[in-house]
Amino acid sequence: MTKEDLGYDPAIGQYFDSQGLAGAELGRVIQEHRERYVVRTENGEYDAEVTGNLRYSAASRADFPAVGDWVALSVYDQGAALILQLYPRRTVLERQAVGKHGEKQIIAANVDRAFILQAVGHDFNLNRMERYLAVCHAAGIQPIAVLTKTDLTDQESLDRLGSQLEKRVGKIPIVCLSNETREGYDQLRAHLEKGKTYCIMGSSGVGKSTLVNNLLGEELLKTSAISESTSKGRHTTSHRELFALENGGILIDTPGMREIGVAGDSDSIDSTFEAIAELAGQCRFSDCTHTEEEGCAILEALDNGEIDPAAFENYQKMLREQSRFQTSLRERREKDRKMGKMYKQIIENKRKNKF
Ligand SMILES: Nc1nc2c(ncn2[C@@H]2O[C@H](COP(=O)(O)OP(=O)(O)O)[C@@H](O)[C@H]2O)c(=O)[nH]1
Ligand SMILES: [Mg+2]
Ligand SMILES: [Zn+2]
Repeated sequence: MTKEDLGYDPAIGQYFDSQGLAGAELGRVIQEHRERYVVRTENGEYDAEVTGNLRYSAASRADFPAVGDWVALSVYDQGAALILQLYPRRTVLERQAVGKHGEKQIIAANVDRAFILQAVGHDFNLNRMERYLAVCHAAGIQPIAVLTKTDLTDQESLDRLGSQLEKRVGKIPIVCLSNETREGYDQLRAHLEKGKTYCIMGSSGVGKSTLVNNLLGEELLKTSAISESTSKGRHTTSHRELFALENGGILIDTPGMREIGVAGDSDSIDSTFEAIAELAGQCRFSDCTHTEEEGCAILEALDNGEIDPAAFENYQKMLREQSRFQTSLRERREKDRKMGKMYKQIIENKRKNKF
């Protein structure tokens, strides 16, 4: 496998050269597990840890490597290495951990596009789809909606779901596919470009891993044979989260997420609900609550069916949630500041009493 197969671009090498790391081996994080990482380079796979320096200078979790990161390695054993430094991320897909005082969690780094999977049946949920879209918009990543398990329903129901999706999120591409019959695979493959990185997102059980495995097909068998001969053969394919397709595209499989809080500011929500946000800007009063005001463009649009009440409801819900995240983040910072002051005071008093 070449660096290019992993999505390498020359700017990455130039950056590490400029950091005095010209001799380091460059690779991409393909798996993360509690501060232990698997890094893939053109020479094979390595078990890696971060250097003490990187650990101590990290201000938050976000400064640690994530799946998709480009890193400079110091290889000290055949299959083991130290991560010296990260390449500045081009994009960061992240979500807000609900109820955790505004903490963000990185889903993947350096992603170009995201496939958002929902399965026909119980998993199909337009509100949740919009959440994923906002997560992508917050990261500046173009989403593609994928309806899976189409083999489990009839054409009529599928058409109905398709048109519901199109009405709500019609601006983004929609692909319908079955991992059983492989119907729709060509349509999905048409979105794959060599060297670009694709994140596969969606609830648990929607067919993410099956899709990745099918796309890899026999390539996967080849890859695991190679990795066994170059590293110590400890890794099984189930450990990996990032996969390079030989004919283009790097896929990042993600575990199912139950909570998809939208990180970032209200702009990402506004770009998900573009039409609604635009109308909200046309209301007569700038602080319009869109409930009873005269000259409310939203109420008028709801009245004449121009916007979907369900979409509007979801838009407001996400905005409220987002403002709660911001508040709890502010509160936590304020609390940290006060605690810091208190500790300082205690130390100060101790010193005064001593001298
Ligand atoms: N009928 C049907 N079953 C599928 C399809 N895709 C996946 N499955 C099944 O759904 C289950 C979950 O699939 P998996 O790929 O592990 O989902 P993940 O949690 O999103 O990675 C497995 O039993 C798959 O065999 C599909 O397109 N059609
Ligand atoms: Mg899976
Ligand atoms: Zn209004």
